[in-house]
Amino acid sequence: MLRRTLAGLAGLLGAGVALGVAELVAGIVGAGSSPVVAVGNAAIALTPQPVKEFAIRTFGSNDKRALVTGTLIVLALYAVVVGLVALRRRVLGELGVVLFGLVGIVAALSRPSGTTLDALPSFLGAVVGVAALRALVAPLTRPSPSSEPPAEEPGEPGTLRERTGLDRRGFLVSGGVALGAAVVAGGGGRLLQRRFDVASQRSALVLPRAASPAPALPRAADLARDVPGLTPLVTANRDFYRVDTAITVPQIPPSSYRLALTGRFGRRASFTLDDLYGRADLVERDVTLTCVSNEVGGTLAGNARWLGVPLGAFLRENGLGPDATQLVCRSTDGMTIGASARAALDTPDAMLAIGMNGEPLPVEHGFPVRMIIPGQYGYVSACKWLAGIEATTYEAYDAYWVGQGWARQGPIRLASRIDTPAPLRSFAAGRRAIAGVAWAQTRGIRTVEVKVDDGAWTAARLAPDQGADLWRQWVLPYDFRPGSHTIAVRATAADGELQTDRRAAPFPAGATGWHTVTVDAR
Ligand SMILES: Nc1nc2c(c(=O)[nH]1)N[C@H]1C(S)=C(S)[C@@H](COP(=O)(O)O)O[C@H]1N2
Ligand SMILES: [Mo]
Repeated sequence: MLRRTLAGLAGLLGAGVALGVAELVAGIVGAGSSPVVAVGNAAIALTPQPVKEFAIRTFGSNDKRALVTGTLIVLALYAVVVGLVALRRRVLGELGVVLFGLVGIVAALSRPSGTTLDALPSFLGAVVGVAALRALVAPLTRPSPSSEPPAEEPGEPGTLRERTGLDRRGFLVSGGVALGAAVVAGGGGRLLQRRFDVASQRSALVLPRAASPAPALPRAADLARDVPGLTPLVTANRDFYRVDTAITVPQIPPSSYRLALTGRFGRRASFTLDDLYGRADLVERDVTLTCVSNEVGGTLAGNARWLGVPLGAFLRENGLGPDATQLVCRSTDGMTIGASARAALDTPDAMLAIGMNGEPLPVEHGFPVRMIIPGQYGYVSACKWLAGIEATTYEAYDAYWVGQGWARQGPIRLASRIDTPAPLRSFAAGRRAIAGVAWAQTRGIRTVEVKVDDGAWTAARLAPDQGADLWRQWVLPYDFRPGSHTIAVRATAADGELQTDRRAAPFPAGATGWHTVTVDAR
């Protein structure tokens, strides 16, 4: 029993050494080549759509952390098995380590920007891992009995111990060395990988001024100042929801940034970040971005003040062909997002965004350049870490999410949400604000109505209109009698569309239905 426990531990320590060495090499070669990252990214690419949706629903913006944790748990179990196998058949156990190294190599090489050099961390990790496993298992299978008294292991049959000895001190020494090596190499590798971060270069950038700035938001514009629990009008960058498939966020040094135009443009062109920062026609606009995966009442929506190059003008000046229907936007992490050429050309405040709430785009939100098209869900417009735009047709190419079954066209659906009171909340009976947000980007919100139990639909007070592209806060004070109550909300867009009560799931074209919450007044 003890021998087997130690063998499992040997497997774990061997894997630790292998991963530590791989991280160290990745710290020299490039962060994306780390096997944990590469395997995690490959896992995302191979994950079936329903599981992805489940992950976004369950873990939200933490889905990546959950994935890395899951990967490490699977790896730990695998490592224990490798250790146990190595106890019986050393070569088989070592093959297990080699197999794991191969998985890391294949994953690193299949990255969109992968080079042969990216195989090095997994390769060297596997080589050192095999040696470590050998050194760790050896003390467990010494041919001669060791010095320890048999009485310490009453459960173990004596015959086995006579065949192979257990050198505890030897295991302790090699185990300690392995643990130290894993921690030092892994920690050092992580530190070295920070060299590739662009955080400091980003904060050294000075955002240019907008030729067309957004108007200052008056204090009274934000109802959340007076209504606790209501979503603020502007979402702080650190609070902005995040949806992408990148385990480690792409790090693009500003000096090496290029935006390439290909396909049906009048000319093939390439732009540097200075080209974009230096333009005289920069605009600043408040736009609410929402995700097609957002459930009714969900929080995958955020409102920011974006600064960028007007997209329509930029596309026209580069001779976007009249027969192009789709813009395939490519990011450096290999994502493809298929935007409607019509929407890109004709939506007034569409832009190539370089700034978010007065800062250069945060690295998680697409630094240095992303696309924003008001009224289009993020998966068909908001490409982060934008590296290229190919003008083509919908027939010619299915972008990533469309390949996963999502709709080609993704106009944001009219929606309203109750922020307060929160679902299942219990509070003292009496007067209390019901409040939330509603959005219908490019059209704007005309009315929001609230219904409690079987009462009549009652119009809520709307926050002052700040433009059709951002969400609108609403509030309705209500006298709650003691008991359980169900609150429903529905919005009407400025063009007269009444929000439908027909329930639809987010897949494949966005959720619909009224948001309702049940609360308890005491
Ligand atoms: N490169 C890249 N861009 C991307 C995505 C992605 O996975 N990769 N996800 C899109 C989706 S589905 C949404 S909703 C928005 C989210 O933008 P945010 O993370 O800044 O909120 O980014 C879009 N742009
Ligand atoms: Mo999304």
